[in-house]
Parts: sequence; structure tokens; C-alpha cells
Amino acid sequence: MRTLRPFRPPAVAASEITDEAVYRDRRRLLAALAASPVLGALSGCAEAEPPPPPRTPVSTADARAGFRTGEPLTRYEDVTSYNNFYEFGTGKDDPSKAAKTLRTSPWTVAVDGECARPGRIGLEDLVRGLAPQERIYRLRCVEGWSMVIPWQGVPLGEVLRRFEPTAKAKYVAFTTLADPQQMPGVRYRSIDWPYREGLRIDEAMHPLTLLATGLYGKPLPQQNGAPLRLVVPWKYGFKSIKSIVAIRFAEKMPATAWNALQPSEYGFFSNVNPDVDHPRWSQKTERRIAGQASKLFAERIPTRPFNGYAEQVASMYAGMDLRKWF
Ligand SMILES: Nc1nc2c(c(=O)[nH]1)N[C@H]1C(S)=C(S)[C@@H](COP(=O)(O)O)O[C@H]1N2
Ligand SMILES: [Mo]
Repeated sequence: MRTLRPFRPPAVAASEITDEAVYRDRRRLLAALAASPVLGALSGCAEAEPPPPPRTPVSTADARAGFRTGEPLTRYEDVTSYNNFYEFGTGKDDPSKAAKTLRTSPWTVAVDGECARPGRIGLEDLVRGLAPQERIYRLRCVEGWSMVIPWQGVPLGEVLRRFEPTAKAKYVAFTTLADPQQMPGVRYRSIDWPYREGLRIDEAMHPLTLLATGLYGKPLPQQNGAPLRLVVPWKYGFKSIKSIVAIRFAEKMPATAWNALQPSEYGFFSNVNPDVDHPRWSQKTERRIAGQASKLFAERIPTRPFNGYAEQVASMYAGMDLRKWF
């Protein structure tokens, strides 16, 4: 029986993927921020509701430009051995070692809330009749590394429409399985289990938002969120919730795991934004883990607004103050 390392806060985890000098800078930044009024202002913003989204639907044809990229792919072995999946431990190599205990079949998803056709549905029925698509997406972790991964899956919006969301469905909330028998990390209070995430309904329906069931042409490995997980490529990686067992249509902004843990650091929207630093570190650059180079020597490149998907998604946030709604 493997013993898991006790929970380390994300600040420490970030040091693993950052060079010493940058890490020391972050420490200084943290000290400076602790003394500034900015943090207080940020943490107050969870109170109010954001303005309603503009009525500017993005057509699938417009979004298609974001469906693939010619950038070098992350190697399969890196995609499947350097993971964040706290249900299996907080170390990057914990999930690939521990997640084999997750049973992914049979798998059912409970759908409820503001919709005409709630119910429990098996995974096969959930995606039945929807043609699987391949999407090559960049995914950027809030900790500062990114990957380029060929995913297979179905557009989330097409799945959600089957449940006939009502006019009151302004948000969609997602929940991960939390079974301490299968998920050793759940025995530690690293986050308030179960892992929860949420999207505004227009974000959930956006053609770029993928419900992934595979990568590199194979079924999803457990450590990557088998048997189904979100991939929301313009948002920080933690929005891409893994091993989903429940979907709820909601009228109010749902609670999310990282926001609940540290609201001043993780907002509801969490769109990738190089102009809004995390309170403890800069978000201006990222380490791209791709190609043959080892992840230890990953190239540092500039981070782009909305992770490079601005053309497809920026219209959803027109008129929103992205510093307030981070
Ligand atoms: N249930 C659950 N989903 C999760 C996480 C988690 O800890 N638990 N980690 C998130 C984070 S922080 C990232 S960066 C991505 C990583 O996905 P990958 O390991 O497939 O690259 O998964 C996200 N989804
Ligand atoms: Mo992440």
C-alpha cells in the first residue's frame, strides 16, 4: 500500500515547476501583496453577480479555427505522467501511480436542476449518436506550465441540449466522484471534496468546450480524468474537471472547489489572462511542455490572452471588467 505525501499548499507545488530565481521573486511579490490593499479588493468580488453575458453567439464555423493547432504536441508519456488530480495526491506523479484503482465502467452521470429532462444516465447513452471529434488544444495550468494535447470527445453543448435546459439555467455545475476507497487523496482535506467546477451557460454551450473521453486516440487514462472530463481550453486547467459524476443546471453562480478554498486567488471565470497576475506569481509566461525536450527543460513562452483563443471567445466577455471577474 502506497502512502501519500501529506497535503502541500499550491504555493509549494509551484516551486517545483519554477526556477529558483522566479520562485524567490514570487515570495517577494507575495510579501508586497500581503501589505497592499489589492488583495482585500479582490477577495470582496465573489459577493455580487457578474453582468449578464452579451447575446453574441459564436458559431461552430467561427470557432473551428481554434479546434486544432500546428504547435508541437506534448508527448503521450508526459501527458499521462505529469498531472494534477488531487483525488489521487498532490504530487504531479501521484495520479499516474495511484489512479489505477479508479473503476471507470460502468459509469453514470446524474443530471438535474433547471432542465426539462433530468435523470441518471449511463456514459454510453450520454454520448450516443454524437460523432466523436478530435481537437488539438493547448491547456495551461494556473501554476504556469502548459501542454498541447490531442483530445477526443463530443461538444459539451450538444450533450447538455439533450436535457433541455430551461430559461433559468444561467450556469452549469459539475461534480467529480469522491470515493475514498478508489481515490486515496480524498482521505486528506487538501480541498473540500467533492471537486466541483462551474461554467456560465454560454461558456458551457460554446463550440470549443469539449467533453473529452479520450486522448491520443485511446480511452482517457484514469489520471487524465477517465471516463469523461471537461476541456475548456481558454481557462486555467483547474476548470477542466475530471471524472464527472454530476451535472446541474443552476440559476445562481455555483460554488467551485478552488474558489471556495482561496477566493482571492481563484475566481469563478479563471480565463487565462497574462495581464492579471495570480496574487502569488506572475501569469505572463508559461513553460511549454512539448516535443522531445524533457519537462525539466520546457521552453518558457509568453502566455496569450484567453490562452490564444481570444478570437473565438473574447466576445462572451465584452463589457466585463476582467480584473474584477478574474
Ligand atoms: N477532479 C479533478 N479535476 C481536475 C483536477 C483535480 O485535482 N481534480 N486538477 C485540475 C488541474 S489544476 C489541471 S491543470 C488539469 C490537469 O489535467 P491533465 O492532468 O489531464 O493534464 O485537471 C484539472 N481537473
Ligand atoms: Mo492546474
